[in-house]
Amino acid sequence: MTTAYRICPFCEATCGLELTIIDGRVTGARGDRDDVFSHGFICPKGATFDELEDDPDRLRAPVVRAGDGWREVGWDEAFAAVERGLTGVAARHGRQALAIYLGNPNVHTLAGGLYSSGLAKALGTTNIYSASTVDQMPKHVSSGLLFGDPMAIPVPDLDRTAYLLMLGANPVESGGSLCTAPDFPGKLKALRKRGGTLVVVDPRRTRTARLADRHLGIRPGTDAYLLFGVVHTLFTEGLAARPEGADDVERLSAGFAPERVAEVCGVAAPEIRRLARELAAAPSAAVYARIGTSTAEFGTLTSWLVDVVNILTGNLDRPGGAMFPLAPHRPAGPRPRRGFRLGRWHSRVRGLPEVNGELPATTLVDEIATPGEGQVRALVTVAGNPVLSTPGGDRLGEVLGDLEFMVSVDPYLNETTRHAHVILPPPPPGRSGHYDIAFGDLAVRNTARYSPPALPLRDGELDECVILARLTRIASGQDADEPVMARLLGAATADPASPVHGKDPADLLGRLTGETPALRRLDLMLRLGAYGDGFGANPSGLSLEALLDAPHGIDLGPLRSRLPDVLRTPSGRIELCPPPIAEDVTRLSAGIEERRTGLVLIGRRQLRSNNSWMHNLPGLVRGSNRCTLQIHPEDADRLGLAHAGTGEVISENGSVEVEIEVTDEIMPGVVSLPHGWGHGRPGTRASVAASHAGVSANTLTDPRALDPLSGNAVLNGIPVRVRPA
Ligand SMILES: Nc1nc2c(c(=O)[nH]1)N[C@H]1C(S)=C(S)[C@@H](COP(=O)(O)OP(=O)(O)OC[C@H]3O[C@@H](n4cnc5c(=O)[nH]c(N)nc54)[C@H](O)[C@@H]3O)O[C@H]1N2
Ligand SMILES: Nc1nc2c(c(=O)[nH]1)N[C@H]1C(S)=C(S)[C@@H](COP(=O)(O)OP(=O)(O)OC[C@H]3O[C@@H](n4cnc5c(=O)[nH]c(N)nc54)[C@H](O)[C@@H]3O)O[C@H]1N2
Ligand code: SF4
Ligand SMILES: [Mo]
Repeated sequence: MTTAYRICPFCEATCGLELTIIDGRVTGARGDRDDVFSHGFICPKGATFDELEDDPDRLRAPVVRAGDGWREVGWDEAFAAVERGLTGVAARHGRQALAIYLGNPNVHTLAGGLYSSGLAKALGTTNIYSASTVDQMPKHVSSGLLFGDPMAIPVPDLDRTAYLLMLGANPVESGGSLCTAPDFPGKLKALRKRGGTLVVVDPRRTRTARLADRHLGIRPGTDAYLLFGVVHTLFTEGLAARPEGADDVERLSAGFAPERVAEVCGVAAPEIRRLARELAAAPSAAVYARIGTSTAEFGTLTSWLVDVVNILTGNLDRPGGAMFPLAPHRPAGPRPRRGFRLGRWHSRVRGLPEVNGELPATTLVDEIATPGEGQVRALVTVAGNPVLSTPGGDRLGEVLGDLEFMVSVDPYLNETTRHAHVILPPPPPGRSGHYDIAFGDLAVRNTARYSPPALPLRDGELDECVILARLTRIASGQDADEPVMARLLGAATADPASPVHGKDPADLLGRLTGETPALRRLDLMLRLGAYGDGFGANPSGLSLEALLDAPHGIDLGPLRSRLPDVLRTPSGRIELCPPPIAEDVTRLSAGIEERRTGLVLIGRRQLRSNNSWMHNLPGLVRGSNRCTLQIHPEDADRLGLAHAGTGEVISENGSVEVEIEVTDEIMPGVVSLPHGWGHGRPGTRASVAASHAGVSANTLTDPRALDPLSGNAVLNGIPVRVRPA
């Protein structure tokens, strides 16, 4: 028996795991007590790491469609089929006929972090889609407008804050998101233990809400009103700081007095005032909002208001407030002030604006289904299951079958990949090296960790970095790594502020360590990064070798103030009141008048679940049915719905039959259904998931409903009717 250390790839908490290995197999996982970041924390998903390795339904070799079935082939044959498929479509219809969808696990693999955006660019199309537009795109837009950089996302300084206002997040079950913090529950308990205050705003009394000093139920989709009420109070009571742009924000807030918004959001005016006063008075405070607020019709406004409150209360960029992490692979110091632009191009069918280089995932179906110049005829999916994950996904599933070619990089034959012509399966995570490219930018403490593969690849397995690099080469005809490294080295050696200024790029290239191009790229990024060895300029600094010598990671300390270095606005200042935001406030004002009543649907993440793809692990689906519709006893009585009975949920978009769970955890007027279920469809291969099939929440959500600034889907606050089935 041996042990190996591996960062968990199943959620944003990035806990360090200690894997047990017997006879060349991962047989168990527990929390790594010596991990510098997670200190031994683990959750049930991390603990099923071994089940994922051994899942008999996982694809172990590439497969190509053969009649009604699949044929296992070697990698060369699989890539040849991909090359024929993609180049054929590009030759017949042009490159705009190619599309790519990048799913969530791309942020949880080194391959996704290093290669997915290059692969998307290599396709030479604007048909680029990802899970970001069913998730956090509003935050990118808000940060792009405020700070000039869509990736500059402040996180609550959890370990030091005295006051945390949390909206639309349930980190006790989700592990935390856009706030990488292993053991979030422990950190919330510690906050209260040191005398701090936690307030949770959520239509459900979640496990997180139960840890709070106060839980405020809110009408779904109305957080922007609540936060504007807070901003209004900060100004009218003279509690607000007055940075540049504050006058404009004050003017915008005039129509959102607490009394006016209270009725819309269901939070009483005195409570809104109290929040403002407490945030202003606390020695340090942070507002943190997550997916319940971003997958909503005013997602970008809400994301912006979160940082506006942090700024007006003096809490942005100070310890205990909302701070900007500095990941080890990012260079320190100021960067070019390129600014941020929206709508550089538009989608063909619905004319939706480009955001952050992408188009809204919910319009992929239109681009495939609508004939004409530029119609999508070939699709690449990497680590995505948009048939279950995006509104209107059922219809997407239907039209995927019409594509001339589809290739999926995915370990499962699922609701989406069953439509592919070729599936390229990555090896299980125990056989892949790992470094979190995405989450260093979002972590509540700066650390550096690399996990080498715990086990070697088996015959027939190919590292996902190699898979994506080969796809990139097929798409662009160019090497996936050399141009990237040349560009990074060229820029660094030309930059007078860089430790390698004036050095010979070829010499530096020759000094990189790492057995694969991916690892050499990582070594390069680390050595040129904020804590890097600068190729000798700072001998005790970071490099791949330094991380290999530290299996439990290297602690780089608490978050530090980073303004103005993070700013990339052309002005070099925070743009507190950007024009696109100010314009969208008109829509928010109008919404006060057209207040909706009636039942609305929200989602529900569960600890033993991970979007659509971990339901095939027996250890996670054991026990009673979890795909239930939660409804308040008053609503259940009124509608004649019995606990454990079956109800029919009907929206504008579709209907599902589902088990009813009567509970006062949810507020009246709101019902909740988890997403990611709806398994057991023909042609899928996930036997365990099929016997816990459930229904897809995205049968009910509306592909037309978007936050206009970000193109993000509206997943919460869907008007529905429920009746006994
Ligand atoms: N109604 C509703 N819909 C939602 C949400 C909601 O709250 N409500 N949440 C949204 C959110 S936040 C997100 S992020 C999206 C997620 O949307 P998607 O990313 O489209 O869906 P996932 O279910 O995460 O599917 C992940 C896929 O990656 C595959 N996979 C797993 N590990 C690997 C790997 O190592 N490599 C590769 N190549 N593939 C791998 C899995 O087999 C699966 O097919 O769903 C969104 N959809
Ligand atoms: N166990 C588990 N962990 C996961 C995932 C998973 O599927 N399962 N998915 C991962 C992914 S991809 C992501 S993006 C993160 C997301 O992580 P979180 O953002 O923490 O997501 P949720 O747990 O869905 O919490 C969202 C909360 O918002 C509430 N809510 C809904 N509508 C509104 C609203 O209008 N206003 C307010 N204030 N609240 C509202 C819901 O009741 C819910 O409690 O989790 C990640 N971690
Ligand atoms: S909290 Fe997230 S990272 Fe930690 S063990 Fe669970 S799934 Fe893995
Ligand atoms: Mo997500």
